[in-house]
Order: sequence, then C-alpha cells, then structure tokens
Amino acid sequence: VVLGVTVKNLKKPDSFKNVVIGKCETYLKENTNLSGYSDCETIWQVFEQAYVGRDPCDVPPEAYYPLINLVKNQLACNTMLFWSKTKTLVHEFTENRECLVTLEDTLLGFTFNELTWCSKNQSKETFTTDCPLWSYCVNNPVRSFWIKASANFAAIACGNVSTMLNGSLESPFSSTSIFGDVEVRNLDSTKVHSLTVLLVTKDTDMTTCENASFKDLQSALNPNITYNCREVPLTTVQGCISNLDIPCSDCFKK
Ligand code: DVN
Repeated sequence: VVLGVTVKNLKKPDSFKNVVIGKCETYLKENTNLSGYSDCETIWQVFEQAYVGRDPCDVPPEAYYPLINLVKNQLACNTMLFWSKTKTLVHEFTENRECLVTLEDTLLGFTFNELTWCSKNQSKETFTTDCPLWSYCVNNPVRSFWIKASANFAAIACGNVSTMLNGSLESPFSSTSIFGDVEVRNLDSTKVHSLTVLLVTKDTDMTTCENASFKDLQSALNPNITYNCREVPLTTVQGCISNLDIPCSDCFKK
C-alpha cells in the first residue's frame, strides 16, 4: 500500500499527451498558413481513439481515418515533396523554406514525427516504451499511422510534385517503402500532372537517373502522370540549406 501511494504521487515528467498537445500547439503558432484546423485537445482525443484499448499488433491504418478526416490540410499545389532514405536532408531543406512541403511539415506529420506509442488490450493507457518495432507486426499503431497519413498526403497532392531520393544507394527506389508502396499508388492522376525524382548525388556516387529501380517506379506510377528524373548534386542542396538567399527555383536545377 505504501508503495502504491508513493507511485501514485510521483509526478510523471512529461506525459505523452502533453508532448502531443505541446507539439501540436507549437506547430499552430508557427504555421498559421498551413493548417485549417486548430484544436489540439480534440486532435489528441480522436488520435487516442485509434489505438487505446487495442492489442498493439491489431491497429490497422483505417483506425486513423477519423483523425485524418478531422485535420484537413490546406496545401498549395506544386509544393508536395515525398522522400525515401533522405529523412534528415529533406527536412533540413524544408524547415526554413516554404516552396516545398513534406508530410512532416504538416500538422499531423509534425506532431507525431519521432514519437512512439501503443496501448494494450482493455487498457486505457498509452505506453511509449516496449511498443512493437516497425516491422515486428504489420498493424502496429505507429506504422499504421504513417501509412494512413502518407496515403492521405499523396491523395491530396496536386500539380507537379516531387520526391527526394538517395543517389548514394544502389537502388534509390524501393517498391516496399512507404513512398513506393503507399504514396505512389495513392497519387490521383486527375490532380497530379507530374512526379519528378530529385536524385541527390555525391560526386563519387555511381547511381544515376538510369538506375533500374526507376523502371519499377515508372511501372507503379499511373500512366497519366508524367515521370521526370533529375540528378541534383548534394552540394547544391546543402548550399540551399545554409543560404536562404538562393531562390528555391535554383536549388533543384540540373
Ligand atoms: O514520402 C515520405 C513521407 O511522406 C513519409 O511518411 O513516407 C515517405 C517516407 O517513407 P519511406 O519511403 O518508407 O522512407 P524510409 O526512409 O525508408 O523510411 C522513413 C522512416 O520511416 C524511417 O526514417 C523510419 O522512421 P524513424 O524510425 O526514423 O522515425 C520509418 N521506417 C520505415 N521503415 C522502417 C522504419 N523504421 C524502422 N524500421 C523500418 N523497416
């Protein structure tokens, strides 16, 4: 009993709920232009409904449908940027520029980026440790969130969109990645005119736009969407990250 009381009275350092609401509010303060939604407490409640009380291997992507539906993005056409295996670089680029926007620059993507969560059958709690790893089981709460959020981000994309891929890899496009498996297939050809691969390369890289993996990308892409590929030197992207005076239009030139 004594121990029970002690534990109860211990103040949790920063509960997961506070982290989520804090990140959501930070985002709304800094990005009044990008979100059409503004109630972080409701976001938390609808988010929690998706996985609380469920086995952590039994949360399908559809569980996040109410959350995705609640938070409507207002993204300008021609700005959506997908990525695969370029996480750090792509976000260093979009952080201080508005010309391109990744999922992680939207309210939901920003709020849940870098977080881990799960619950248990019949539990009312959220846990942030001992949750299933990404590939331990298909329907885990974190993976399912990203699948649903990514599918939605692709489905709302419009105009000429791009994807930043890693030219240091032997196969920069993987049809089993979220970009390759979820986003490419969810692009709507009535809204998206073209998809441009921005292949970020170092001088020593052997991979080019001729890489065989891009044949897989082209076959997965709706034929009504024009495919382009551009090799972009890493030094050019880094230059654009450190010097905001360089206009966006010069950052991804041949
Ligand atoms: O276009 C982007 C964006 O919109 C997004 O949500 O999906 C696209 C990127 O996903 P991707 O194509 O699967 O790209 P990556 O680089 O293979 O994986 C991106 C991230 O997903 C990783 O950085 C992991 O996140 P983390 O742990 O660094 O916060 C995660 N991830 C993907 N596959 C994983 C994995 N984590 C662990 N194990 C795996 N097998």
